[in-house]
Amino acid sequence: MIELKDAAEILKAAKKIAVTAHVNPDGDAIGSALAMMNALKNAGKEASVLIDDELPRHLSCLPGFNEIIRPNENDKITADILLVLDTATDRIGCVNKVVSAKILNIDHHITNKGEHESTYVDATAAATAEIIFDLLKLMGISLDINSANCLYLGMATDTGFFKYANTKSRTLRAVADCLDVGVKPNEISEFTEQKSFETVHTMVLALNTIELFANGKAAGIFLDEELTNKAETTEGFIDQIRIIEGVDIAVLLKCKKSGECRISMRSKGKDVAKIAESFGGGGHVRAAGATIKLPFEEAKQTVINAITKALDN
Ligand SMILES: [Mn+2]
Repeated sequence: MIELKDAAEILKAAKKIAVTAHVNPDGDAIGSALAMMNALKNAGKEASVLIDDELPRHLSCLPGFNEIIRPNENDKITADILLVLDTATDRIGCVNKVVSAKILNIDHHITNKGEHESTYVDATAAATAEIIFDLLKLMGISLDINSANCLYLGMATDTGFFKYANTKSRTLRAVADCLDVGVKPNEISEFTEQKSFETVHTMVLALNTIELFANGKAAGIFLDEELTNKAETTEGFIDQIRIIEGVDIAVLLKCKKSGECRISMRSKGKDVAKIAESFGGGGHVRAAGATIKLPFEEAKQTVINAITKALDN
């Protein structure tokens, strides 16, 4: 593990930087990566963003979004540094194989154990974007509107637009600086929260699958393959059930393809990172996820059992 100032020195010394983040990318992953790309370019460096996955359309308002490269397994890219953001280095798809460079890993996931020498993890940061905000300061790169828009979105999405327990005064101070350079929160919300009629309709169908379990302390929505395919995004679905009175853990299960399900969990108190880790996933105390290689019905029962057991302890 290294200090953030060491990370700043490593980046300052590099000329060509490839930036990546986790597969199944969210607002913090994409926002942090694009903020870094923009800031590094402003500092006169060569920088690109590679993500080995489809990109969520609701983030396409971010400056630099259209420059994101989806690498091909056979591509060969050399760089001085591969900057891995918002995840440990195990969730970046083929980027590991494609890019040959020294790895620098910056993350805020408590489950990141720092396998690489140059790893900086601050699990108290609400978002990786919050760390990047500090990093740019340490590098002496002034915040411009493009980076600020990206960082704002990263912090906003990882804090549920500043309402989760990870929202700290430090987060809001960083956000205030973003607003000072011109970020318009209403415009970002309007764009990113916008959903097609079909998606809202699918949300209604998804909410219809709701089940309360663990004596009402947990609620889940369970999307089989058909419902999962229908939903262009499931962003915000889980927020509709985590508000239920008496519910500590909310879970959303998606069946990506037969035999592979993805769960996201949110909690008000219980450590869901532990539950996610028991499935080989990870995350934060109050927000975590994992992939479960089981058919829909079995995955659903396994998840219900694991959450019920955790809540009984
Ligand atoms: Mn994050």
